[in-house]
Amino acid sequence: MNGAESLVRTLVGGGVEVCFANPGTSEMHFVAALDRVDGMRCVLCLFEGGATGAADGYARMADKPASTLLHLGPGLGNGLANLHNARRARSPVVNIVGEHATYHRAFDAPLTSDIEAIAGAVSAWVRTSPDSRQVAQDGAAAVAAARTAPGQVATLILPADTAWGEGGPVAPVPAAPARAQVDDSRIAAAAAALRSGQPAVLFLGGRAVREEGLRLADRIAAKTGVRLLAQVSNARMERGAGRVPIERLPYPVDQALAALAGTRHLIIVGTTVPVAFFAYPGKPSLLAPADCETSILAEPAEDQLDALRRLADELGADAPSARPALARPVPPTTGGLVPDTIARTLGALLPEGAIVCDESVSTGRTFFPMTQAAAPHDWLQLSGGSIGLGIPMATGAAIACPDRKVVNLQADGSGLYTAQSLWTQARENLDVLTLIWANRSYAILRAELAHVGANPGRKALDMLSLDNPPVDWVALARGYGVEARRVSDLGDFVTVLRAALARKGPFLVEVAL
Ligand SMILES: Cc1ncc(C[n+]2csc(CCOP(=O)(O)OP(=O)(O)O)c2C)c(N)n1
Repeated sequence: MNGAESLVRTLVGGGVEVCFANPGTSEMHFVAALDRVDGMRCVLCLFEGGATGAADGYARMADKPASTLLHLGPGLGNGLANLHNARRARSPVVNIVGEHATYHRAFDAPLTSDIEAIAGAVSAWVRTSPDSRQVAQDGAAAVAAARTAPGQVATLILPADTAWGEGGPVAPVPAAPARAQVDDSRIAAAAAALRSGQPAVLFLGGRAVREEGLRLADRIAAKTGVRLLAQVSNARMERGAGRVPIERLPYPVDQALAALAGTRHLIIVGTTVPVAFFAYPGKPSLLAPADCETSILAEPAEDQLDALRRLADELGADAPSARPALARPVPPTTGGLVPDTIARTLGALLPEGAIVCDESVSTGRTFFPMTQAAAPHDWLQLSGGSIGLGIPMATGAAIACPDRKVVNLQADGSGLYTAQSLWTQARENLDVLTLIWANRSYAILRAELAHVGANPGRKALDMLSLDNPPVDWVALARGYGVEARRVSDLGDFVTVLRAALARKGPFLVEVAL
């Protein structure tokens, strides 16, 4: 057994069952080992950003890491933006990055680069395996690092001779340690703030915005009147009919400031203090009012459900809030094909158990509130602000949950960063419906020009336009092997969406706005 095989066997033994790969010469022994080891599904991605984004989507839904297989520094670099998103989502990911043989590095062959430096930008754990007998142990350590709460990016660099040399024994992956429980003083501080009677917000992210966390938060709100608010971008929210509805802090800085105005106590669970996405001239970076007292009930790595449960017990909050069930929207028949009618249509038609991957950018501003009463579903967002995640994330989510419909709400400009992941959806026959919001522009940046106080001329506006030439998404999807339709009026959109949701397998709808 060579080092590569000892690594693959170690990964599989540690529960890593999927590898999103774009290999090269230095990874050939790893690829060859896949044939000798059962239990690893290997998924070819045509660009490394597709592999890393898929690993993120997979981890969000499977709650465990997949691995990637990337080709030296350039391959890892191509995957960096979506590893950044994975890091921000606190997704566990194990990167396996090939490297020149140890003795070859000194000769500075063309693909030589500082892989550890590139990896360090996004990884909580980086190691270059020193020899083939060590590879299995390093692989086990990488999986353990990735699974360390709240979920981390771990990068194992594999020099070619450590892959082809004689391997050591398969290494057991230690069980992931339980999340740390918070100190009683945090429960007491939060309870005191909530008993003060002053305006308070429970600011939620991480596990606190899944079904159980929201149920506990709702009991606390019913008892104390605290307002529940989720962070702007969430890795995975469990929502829809029968679940606790929650608003998110708005993205635009003025709206975010208004949402928190008057708050005297901000209690944070599973996330960090709210900050503006960007600095804007004359506007603050921190969004909570200056006189607001901020306390942390549970950090992202800590046991948020336990903390919420103990806080609820401390407050005697044992009953859910009385709330009338929200009515599910009906598909609109008038109003034209615009964001609001699209939002209502999604609210009406999203199927039970859908996994929504939301990279809608400006078209999607009303999608979230209008889908609150849709059938129960998961909602995955662009957690790191680095666009080009949607199509890969949907690909990974579909591999994690083959029995659920994945619906990718996709702005066109963002989709073009990683459109070739459609080919992986076709090759793997994944049940993903991609809805492209074809406004043929970087619409959000037009608004940002004004927000930062810039005074755009023709050249600046031209940088934000995608209409010359217009991208033909139907042809593009078909070129990648995915069936597709274009719609340009509301009636067609509703009809095509119904049909697309009823079929299985990859499909794309270009929605001309
Ligand atoms: C990796 C990366 N590059 C560039 C940007 C800057 N950026 C933010 S939004 C945006 C354009 C988004 O356009 P589109 O996806 O079509 O959405 P729309 O604004 O039209 O709704 C760009 C280029 C980014 N966020 N991430």
